[in-house]
Amino acid sequence: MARKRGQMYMWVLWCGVLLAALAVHSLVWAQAKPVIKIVSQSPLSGEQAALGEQVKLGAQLAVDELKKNIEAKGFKVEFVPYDDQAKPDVGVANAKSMVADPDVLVIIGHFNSGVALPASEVYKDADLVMISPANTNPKITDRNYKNVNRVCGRDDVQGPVGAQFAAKDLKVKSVYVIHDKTLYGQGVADAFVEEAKKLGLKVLGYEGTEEKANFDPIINPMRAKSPDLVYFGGIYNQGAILLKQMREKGVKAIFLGPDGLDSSEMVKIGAKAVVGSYYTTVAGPPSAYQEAASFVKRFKGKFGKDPESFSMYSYDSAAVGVKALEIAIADAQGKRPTRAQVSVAVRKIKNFKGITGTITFDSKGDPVKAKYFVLRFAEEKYPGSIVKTLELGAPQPKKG
Ligand code: ABU
Repeated sequence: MARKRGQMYMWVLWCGVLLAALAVHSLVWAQAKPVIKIVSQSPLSGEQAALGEQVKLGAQLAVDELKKNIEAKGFKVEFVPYDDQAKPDVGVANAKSMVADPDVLVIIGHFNSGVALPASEVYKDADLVMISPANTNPKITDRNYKNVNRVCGRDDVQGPVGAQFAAKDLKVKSVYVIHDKTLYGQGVADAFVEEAKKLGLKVLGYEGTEEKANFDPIINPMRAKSPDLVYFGGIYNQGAILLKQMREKGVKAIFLGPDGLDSSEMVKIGAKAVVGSYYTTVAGPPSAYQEAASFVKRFKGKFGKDPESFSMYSYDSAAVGVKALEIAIADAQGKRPTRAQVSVAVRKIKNFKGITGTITFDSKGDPVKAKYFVLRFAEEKYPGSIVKTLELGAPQPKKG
């Protein structure tokens, strides 16, 4: 009997403990802070992961350093990196899962314009703001979407900057143009060609290729034409191999390409073949920015590696995102803002002091002024040396 009473007592005690635990859990649950997610989308695997990772890490550093501004208002901020693999279908699938998560309020990305373009159609339908550190194709912002922005320059400026440098500084007379058949690579190559023709340069060849290993069928006709300069519109994973094989086959033409070549991988893959070649970029090396020294130290301290090209622009994109969240939370009287409120808030930001300069967006989502650089690989070392720096506005839409 006494044993039975003891068992009963233990049972009542356990029930009490369980009920108390449930009550504490409910209290904690009721007091849980609303979550706000800032996500990045860029290639984190595959051949373009080197620059995609820089996009991710720049944004991560900014969120880690600046989230206290939002958390002080009663929210919990999370940074979530997505891997779009540089593939449009993967970027779109990721975009759909981001849109389905109501906590996602800001997208930082992408690296590839050809991925950003279709993915941003998904963001647009959900009023979800995208701030790109790296997409340079004009179409990204020429659609006039209220939620799509970038903090970098455009290829309809970058291409002509390259052509003017070729004609006026390098004083070449003929060019041979190769591109990677992507929205970005072909787009920037076409912008280069248009300006080159205006400047009186002879375009001896123009070809698109998705080849990544054997460029003989491209190099043989190129060598036969003996151009002064070869322009490659594309990314380092193809460009470095093309350049290496050009040199192995005795092509002496000057090599020039756009910001897709702005990676230490260009030097790792191209090795001594890169020496003497040029690239334009919309994201200069840290030495080009007054505020970059401390960023480099913090980035290296946190991630144990040097920041490259788009990392600073990604930091600034995420910093703009955090600022927009602060504005939107105020607009929502301290409550979690809607995605539309965050989109509107980005465009309200004026003269934002970033690492890469002062950022104000125009009515299309382009920065009012953007920087463009020409660099030369004087030795087998990344980054190249700055040859030219320009600060230019986005082209206005053509009338008619
Ligand atoms: N602008 C460099 C990254 C490539 C792209 O825009 O597609």
